[in-house]
Amino acid sequence: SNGYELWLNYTKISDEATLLKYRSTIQTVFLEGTSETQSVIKNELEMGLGGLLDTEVVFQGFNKGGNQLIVSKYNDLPQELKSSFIMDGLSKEGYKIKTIESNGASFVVVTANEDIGLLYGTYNFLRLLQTHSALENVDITEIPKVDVRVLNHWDNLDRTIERGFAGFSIWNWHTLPGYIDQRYIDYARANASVGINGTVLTNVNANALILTPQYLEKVKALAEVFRPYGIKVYLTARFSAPIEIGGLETADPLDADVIQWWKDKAKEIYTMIPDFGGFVVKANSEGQPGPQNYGRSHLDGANLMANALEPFGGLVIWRAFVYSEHDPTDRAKQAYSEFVPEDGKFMDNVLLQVKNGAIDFQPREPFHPLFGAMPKTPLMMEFQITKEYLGFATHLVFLPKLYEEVLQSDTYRKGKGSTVAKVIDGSLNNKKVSGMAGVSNVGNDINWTGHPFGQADWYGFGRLAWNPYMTAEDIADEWLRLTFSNDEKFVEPVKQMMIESREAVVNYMNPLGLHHIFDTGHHYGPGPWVGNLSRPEWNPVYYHKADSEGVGFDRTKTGSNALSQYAPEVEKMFTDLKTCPEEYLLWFHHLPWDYTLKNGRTLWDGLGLKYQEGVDEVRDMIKTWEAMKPYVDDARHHQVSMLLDIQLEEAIWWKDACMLYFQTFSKMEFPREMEKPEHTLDYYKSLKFPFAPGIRPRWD
Ligand code: BDP
Repeated sequence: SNGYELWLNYTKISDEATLLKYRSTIQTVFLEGTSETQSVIKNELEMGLGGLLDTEVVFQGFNKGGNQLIVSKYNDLPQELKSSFIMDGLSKEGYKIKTIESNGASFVVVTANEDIGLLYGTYNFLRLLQTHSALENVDITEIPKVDVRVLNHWDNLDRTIERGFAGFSIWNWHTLPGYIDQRYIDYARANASVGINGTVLTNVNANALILTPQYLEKVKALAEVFRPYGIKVYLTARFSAPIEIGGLETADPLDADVIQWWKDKAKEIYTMIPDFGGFVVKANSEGQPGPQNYGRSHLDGANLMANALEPFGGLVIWRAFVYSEHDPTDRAKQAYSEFVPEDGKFMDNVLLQVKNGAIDFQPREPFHPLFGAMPKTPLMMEFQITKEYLGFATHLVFLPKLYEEVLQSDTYRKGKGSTVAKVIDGSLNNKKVSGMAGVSNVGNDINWTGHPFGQADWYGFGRLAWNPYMTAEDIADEWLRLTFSNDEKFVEPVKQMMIESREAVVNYMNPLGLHHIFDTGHHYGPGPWVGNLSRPEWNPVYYHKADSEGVGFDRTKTGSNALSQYAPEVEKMFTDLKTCPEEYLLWFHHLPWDYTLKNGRTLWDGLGLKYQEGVDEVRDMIKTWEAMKPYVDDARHHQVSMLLDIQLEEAIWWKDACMLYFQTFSKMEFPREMEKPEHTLDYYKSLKFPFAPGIRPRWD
């Protein structure tokens, strides 16, 4: 397989007994609705059942003989089935699937209040078949726990993708609106199948052109494709758009003409796209314009746009990823300092989108201190699905494991059990709206994500946005069965491999709490020695602070005191070396090279051993995958094998480059268990990657 079909893999059920059972349970399908969404459902069932059961799908009136699959809104359900359902609290997007025996026939009923719930239920039903689940006693109720479940595409209008490693943008702005690529439809299917209900089409480093009538026509065409799938479009709004495309002299959020300009723009957009989702804004961050250019605050900026969108039900998703070179202490502290004082002052249609950690999508970061610290403001999670700092689309790293770790972290903001998941789904502080965003890893590569296993990150993000309490293990299990095979001899070892892959990358890139030691600009490969960039907080040396004494960033009271931004329980746990998990050691502490770790080894030895462990883990992954040849098609098996070989080379590269560099400070021998470096430090420093993918357009 070339992987294009993603997890919507409807090849014939391989197990004969299961196949026969399914055929007898689903002799016909009752589906009478005619809305656009119901036509989409019908198509999906034709493809899904047609493929999985390898039969013609017969649509038929209710109970005309035989067992039947029923797909119907609750209001339209045949009377005798209605009494089996209580629909209270199911909300607009929820659904139920239930097996009902009646007069000798069996019905599997998918029902919901609205069409979109039916579509989600249909995908879940197909998933049951794809994973060979029993249909006899199904009784499922699903309600999404998070309202806004969106992908963020960092796609530029020229089709390059910032931090994109799977080809160019799937949005072909040039041929839109006239030409509707089949990809747009399949993209919508994939998203709807995991419950994603929004897509931000454009890069957060925004281009104002997208808000011109010419481009809005194109956006409208995409919105029309996505509408039946329950997917709203959002756009990034460049703060200076009133100047760049509006001909105004200022973008000051308190200027009357600017206020009017955004109101008119909102009206124009909603006239074309009545269900437009809203704006995502990156302001006053990394060179982007914003309210602070006019001496105003983020609050002024966010409310300016919220005010314009409010009459139409639109949202402003304001990003908290802000930091400036003028703050000398610690980049990790800046978002908290900027936004916490504004809690409770944003309009109701503003969400603050916060990255999972306070720095930037590192292989491991402690959770962002903003989570739980703004009880009156809806905080939206921003995860990165694309692997900017995790080996691009070359490394196999199962990200839901990282997402799970963040979501299950305890903020202690309302006592023990105040997890980040509860902040995000709004339950900790009774938020009116909640959201989760994932920076997309999708491009126009034939399999969408470059690495075949990158699809699992897209899939897993969607599943967690629907239900942030799901485990990474369950997600891996589902995805493997949907994508490859239900054979336990395949699922178990590969699931294990996926789960362990996250720790492997931490070990071979950033062990023991090291962070941001990536090479300049592209973030491909190690660059702990980099110290010549114009802004201090862009330099790896700023983050590891290695010197002859030791290594690590002191964020306790004796250092930047970033720890004071957490709840007292968390601050204490991370501050005390006895309770600080070693995974976060150098994130919060600057420690001597001969500091004794829990296993009795020195910090220096421990570092080397962790790097080695990471390398060894990749070797194990290679072994596991080799043994899976009988269960995977040759094309994908070979693809993953080649990628794993590169991953191993790069893991070794990380180990060698970092250990040689840190040795210039520690002046200690490598631990004997560590394989010796293959080259000199100068060699690693000399490596250059001029055309590495995903680099941002230059704005500095
Ligand atoms: C960093 C990326 C940069 C993004 C920025 C952001 O390096 O390309 O523009 O985050 O999220 O991770 O705004």
